[in-house]
Amino acid sequence: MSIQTLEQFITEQQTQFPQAKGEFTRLLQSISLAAKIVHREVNKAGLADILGKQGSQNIQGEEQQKLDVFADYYFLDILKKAGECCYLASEEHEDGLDLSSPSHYPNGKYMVYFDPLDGSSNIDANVSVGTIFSIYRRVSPSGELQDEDFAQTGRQQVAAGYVIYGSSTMLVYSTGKGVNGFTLDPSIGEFCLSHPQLRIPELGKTYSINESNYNQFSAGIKQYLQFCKNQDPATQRPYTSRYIGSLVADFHRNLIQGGIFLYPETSTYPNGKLRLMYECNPLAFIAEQAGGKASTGFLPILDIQPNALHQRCPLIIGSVRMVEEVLLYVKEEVELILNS
Ligand code: AHM
Ligand code: MG
Repeated sequence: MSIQTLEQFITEQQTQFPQAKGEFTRLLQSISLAAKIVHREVNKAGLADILGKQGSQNIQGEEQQKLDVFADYYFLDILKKAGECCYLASEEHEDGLDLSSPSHYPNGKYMVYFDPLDGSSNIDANVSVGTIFSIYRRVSPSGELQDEDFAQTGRQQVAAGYVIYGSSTMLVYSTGKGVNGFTLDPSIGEFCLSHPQLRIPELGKTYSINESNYNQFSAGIKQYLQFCKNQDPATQRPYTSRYIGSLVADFHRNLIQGGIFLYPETSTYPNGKLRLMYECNPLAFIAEQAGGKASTGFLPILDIQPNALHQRCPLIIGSVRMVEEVLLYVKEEVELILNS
């Protein structure tokens, strides 16, 4: 059987850009290295003393798990040393790390936003968790970063992806030319191409939402949930409900099998719970590149103008026809806002 490693795949892709200096290749290699280290720790989590709470909170006021801190440390450390990045931002830190000063990497082209270990509150129960990353190229030429560098929308991502630490560990990413998935072969320590040119089915059977928040949802979302449960064999309804509570795992399942994930506005989270820069944007990029769709209900995720590192937004993401169904249900609410 012929295999193609992630490294070989990236090198092959980069031959299309003879002017490329290999920085992007090295950046992806760094992400892959950090992912392998996190994979190693996640997989021995039951044996080593790394399960459970760290005893501290992150910037969002959420309890940090030991593995959150570990993953954050390795991704930051490896990406920082690599020299390709002028800016790094993690869910776990209030401020991003600006490396654009002359003493760091003023010629570093890339800005990386990441959630080092999403869904980590599940880890003690052996539930799949993931790393999500989003990569931009700085738009200002060099030296100190400028406002315009931080104002880029998700559509300007040059690459995005995630690593899922599940029954196997997979790295899924896109550079804007489709989506490819690589499965880690632990025996050789390499991510190998296993899911070339992934496409999300136009229509799936699964809807994923934390339905315990039902009373906090808008009328449109409540009506959509009723639609999911109605009997209609022609449209494969009732849909099946699947919610892991680990975004990467819920998204990955829907990407492979077709489905929709929703985390809409609630009274607890009036702007949605998930974060734009390192959760919603990268997954929206992957979804669109795989033929799916991602919206807040109001506008495409990738068109949101960012205004803060940890800003939140509602997320409706997955199979194109399923996202469009939700948009029909929330249309009236959107029109009310637009006309008010
Ligand atoms: P985290 O970044 O603190 O891990 O939180 C994000 C997680 C997502 O993985 C998941 O989709 C969501 O929070 C679940 O939230 P809830 O428990 O409210 O359903
Ligand atoms: Mg997260």
